[in-house]
Amino acid sequence: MPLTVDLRSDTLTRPTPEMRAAMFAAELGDDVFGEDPTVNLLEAKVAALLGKEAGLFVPSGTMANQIAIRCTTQPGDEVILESGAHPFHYEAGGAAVISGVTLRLVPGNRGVLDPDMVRDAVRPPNVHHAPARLLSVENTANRGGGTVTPVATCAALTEVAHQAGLLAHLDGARLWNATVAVGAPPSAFTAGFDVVSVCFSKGLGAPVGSAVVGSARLIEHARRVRKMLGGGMRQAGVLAGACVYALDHHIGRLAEDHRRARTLWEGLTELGFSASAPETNMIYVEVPDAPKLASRLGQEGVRAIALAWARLRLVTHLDVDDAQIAAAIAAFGRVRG
Ligand code: TLP
Repeated sequence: MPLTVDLRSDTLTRPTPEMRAAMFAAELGDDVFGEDPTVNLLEAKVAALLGKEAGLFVPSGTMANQIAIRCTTQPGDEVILESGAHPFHYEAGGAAVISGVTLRLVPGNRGVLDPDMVRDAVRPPNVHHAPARLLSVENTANRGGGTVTPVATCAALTEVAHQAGLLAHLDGARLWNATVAVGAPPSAFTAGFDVVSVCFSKGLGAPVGSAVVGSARLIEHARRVRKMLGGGMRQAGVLAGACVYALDHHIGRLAEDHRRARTLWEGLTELGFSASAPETNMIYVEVPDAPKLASRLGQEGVRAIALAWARLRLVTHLDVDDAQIAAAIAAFGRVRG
């Protein structure tokens, strides 16, 4: 029986024994009363790491993004984002329902926005237009291929947004991968952004949890929106304990995921598959029929997602080791012919 290798997403990781021990030992209280010491610790820690005044623990990256949009817009406003952005593709239309905003998509280069194109996308005030109010940037860009928007481009994008009177949001679900890939601290990426979402439940390996960070005022508002959405959790420290552990122990090791993605890509390229070189932990294989390839690979013990008809996504993570990468390459070799 070949090894099973699950490359569908880095959300699939299960907490390590050490992380489970941290969860077990976490001090708890009622977080809706603001009395969970572990949640309070996590919120302070993530805010400091990202160079912002305050943070808010939320159940998911989707809720983090939706809260960020809700706190920075009014119904009828327009949000500018890259055409592969998560809130457009994968948040069940939440921005329309929760915030009443329209989304204006700007194509990027492998998910990376060009500041000049963003400037051009902001239309002058006119009675016909939904006023652009927010720029949302995803780093790393999931559908872009796990690509990094460099620190200087982040600064240029937020400058363009602010000059045009927009606020700037960073969807940093995988910001940790970007920081490890380029060796810059998270705060270098986040400096110009007014509000940032990050996830602990992707590459960092926590079972649940994301955060919104920003000014103390914005986070006060965000706390009310979280409550409205039903995201006020009680003894949430049992989850936040995993996230604190993840921040302390699992950021540096993302370099291993990136190295394995590279090894996998090299193996696939040698087999004749077409894919761009990974910048972080994702590979998108370009194939004529991605669902068919996913199903063939499944029979060989390798799980991958067809994120489009012609694109198969492979993601490395904490629960994938070197032997599994070798097994995955061997499986691709078997399904090739
Ligand atoms: N992305 C998931 C799926 O929803 C596609 C994945 O497997 O990659 N921002 C970005 C950039 C994301 O990739 C995701 C999750 C989220 C936000 C939402 O996070 P969750 O799943 O915690 O709501």
